[in-house]
Amino acid sequence: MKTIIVGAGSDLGVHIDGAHLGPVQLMNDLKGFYQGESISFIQREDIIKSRNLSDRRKNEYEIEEFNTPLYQAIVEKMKQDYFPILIGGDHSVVVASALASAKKNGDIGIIWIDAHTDYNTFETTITGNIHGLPLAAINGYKNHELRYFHDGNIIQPSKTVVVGARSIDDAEKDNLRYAGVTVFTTQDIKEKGVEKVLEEAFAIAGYKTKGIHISYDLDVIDPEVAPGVSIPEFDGISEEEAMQINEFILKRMNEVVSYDLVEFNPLRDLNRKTEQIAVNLLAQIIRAAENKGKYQKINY
Ligand SMILES: [Mn+2]
Repeated sequence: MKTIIVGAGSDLGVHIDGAHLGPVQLMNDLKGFYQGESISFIQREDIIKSRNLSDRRKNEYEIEEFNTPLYQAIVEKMKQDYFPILIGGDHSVVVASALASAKKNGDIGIIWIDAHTDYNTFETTITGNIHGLPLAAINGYKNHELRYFHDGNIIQPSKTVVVGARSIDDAEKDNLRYAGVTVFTTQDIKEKGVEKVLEEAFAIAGYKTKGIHISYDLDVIDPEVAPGVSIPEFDGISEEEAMQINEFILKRMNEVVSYDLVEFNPLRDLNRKTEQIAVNLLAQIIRAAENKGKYQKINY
């Protein structure tokens, strides 16, 4: 099907700078490989980010200002039957892409591949960094301030699965339990294997839904292998497991309706290690999205 790459260059959701430079760099790397359409959003240069430690709502209005046109553009393109591949940016931009997909497709599920669960609220956040709140916002679990632009379905917590988590705040755990989100930790991946965990994740996110949104945060990978992220967490998954997750997604591409790859921070990368992994992941998804629907199943 027709694909569109959407660059979302914002790091307003985190106090560390650099993720806003990720999309331009990755889109540049993909030139020559990708001939399809693309659009790019970059945060305004005149914004002075809040770094005030006591600010629990860091850059809230600026993020809303960034996400509103991003959301509208993705909804518009999805109505024209494009498959959107969003490149972040910190994870706060995904409130726009995931809810745009829900607006277009109706009741969908979501698989959130991330070292963090991003399930804080404005009440529970310790840092005030909004990239720790988006999944709760997408689930309609408080945080309505982050989705003013959205007037469609939210994604049900019961159809929401986190994969690869290993850094969850105590209050966040309560939020997840209260909402009813399924969480597979990094340890679960190590014990059960990628195949088994993803099988279960797809079963939950795909149960009676009209498709699945995939949101892939590069910090799920061990920082020894992929250091180019803003908030690294040790003891992550290996590069091989990171690719296996993507390959599982490729096998089930007929169920996938939209995809994000987020949190690449070129200022934190070493020897372009993370960049290379990001490009490989994106290249696979791009080809699979382009081929989506091309071969029709024939029943004899
Ligand atoms: Mn995240």
